[in-house]
Amino acid sequence: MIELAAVELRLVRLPLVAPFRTSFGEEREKEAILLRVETRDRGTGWGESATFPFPRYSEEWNEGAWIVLRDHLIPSLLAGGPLAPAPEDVGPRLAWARGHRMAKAAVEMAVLDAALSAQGVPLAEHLGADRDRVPCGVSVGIPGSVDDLLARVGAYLDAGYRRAKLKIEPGWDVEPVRAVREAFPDAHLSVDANAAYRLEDAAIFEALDGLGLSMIEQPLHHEDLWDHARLQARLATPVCLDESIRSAADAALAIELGACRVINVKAGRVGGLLEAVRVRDVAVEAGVLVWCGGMLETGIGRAANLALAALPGFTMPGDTSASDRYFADDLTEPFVLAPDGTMAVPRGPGIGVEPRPDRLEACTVRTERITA
Ligand code: OSB
Ligand code: MG
Repeated sequence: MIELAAVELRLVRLPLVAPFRTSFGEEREKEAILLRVETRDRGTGWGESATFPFPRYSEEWNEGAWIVLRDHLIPSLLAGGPLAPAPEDVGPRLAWARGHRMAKAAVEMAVLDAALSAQGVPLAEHLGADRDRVPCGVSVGIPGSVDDLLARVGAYLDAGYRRAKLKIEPGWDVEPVRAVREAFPDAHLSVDANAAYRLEDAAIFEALDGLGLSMIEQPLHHEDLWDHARLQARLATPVCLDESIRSAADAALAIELGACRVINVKAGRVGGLLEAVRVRDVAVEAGVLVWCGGMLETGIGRAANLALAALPGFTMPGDTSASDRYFADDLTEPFVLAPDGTMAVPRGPGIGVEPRPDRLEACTVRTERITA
């Protein structure tokens, strides 16, 4: 049982080491909402929302998440009495509010961190992890030129990353991807379109189909499961769904339709870590592969991603990259890639990391505390 006293919201901004461009826009900094829950007797816990400043990846965005957290989710969390067992109670208590999955996931992460820290149990262990290191991939944004792309991919592969995912968009697809394949014939490569194409563009994917990619991520609109099924039927390369999968039920439907053979699992996108585990269950049962995606998280969200990536079934390298791929100075102690392309899963209780106080203050734009 855990009794919550207050929740502090904190908007933080961290400059990215390089702009990150996808088919839907460019990020130059990471703006995130951190959540710190304070319990009456069990210490505190940290969570991070996967939202960005604009509702481009999904309907959610930071200012919207802030308001729904402050005015709806946190008040109903605090008003409901003690949580027992704490983390499992969060989802049902917030289920009356439709959608807002990333905001809900941040609450659940913070409660998990507080509850597990008090028990001395690492998040990875609580979720059922069977490894203490995970193989890591890297997501490569759309660069200025093919030469720039080749240099970036080469540097990441030299650093040890086990898979490079190339962002594509109409006008930046077959030619650059073919150039990377020719330069790195044996590399584990994939592409991610972030929903930028339509089924009428199938010829582009048929051209990519011959390039030995391990998957094509979210080629079509996020609400077009049926078109993804039709595209998958025309390709040998597995289609991987990201934006389209918002729950375990979505995963079951997509699999039933034949819309994907791989799922990128992001706890924020599906409403929390516990639902992410259920997405894994549905996928593994059906023989669909899963891996842990990312949302350019700070060290707080990254710690939780690494715990998820360590679960049985997460067989492909995730977008769980090292801190220095994003930030010159992360909020937490940096996550470091080993030369073999793996990273250690945090071992400490809860999410296993905390923000460094000086860095946290330097990155904070505003805070607001909500009490019971
Ligand atoms: O589509 O997986 C995506 C980043 C922001 C929003 C969506 C996506 C991404 C990435 C980067 O690909 C993943 C990461 O390194 O965190
Ligand atoms: Mg994606």
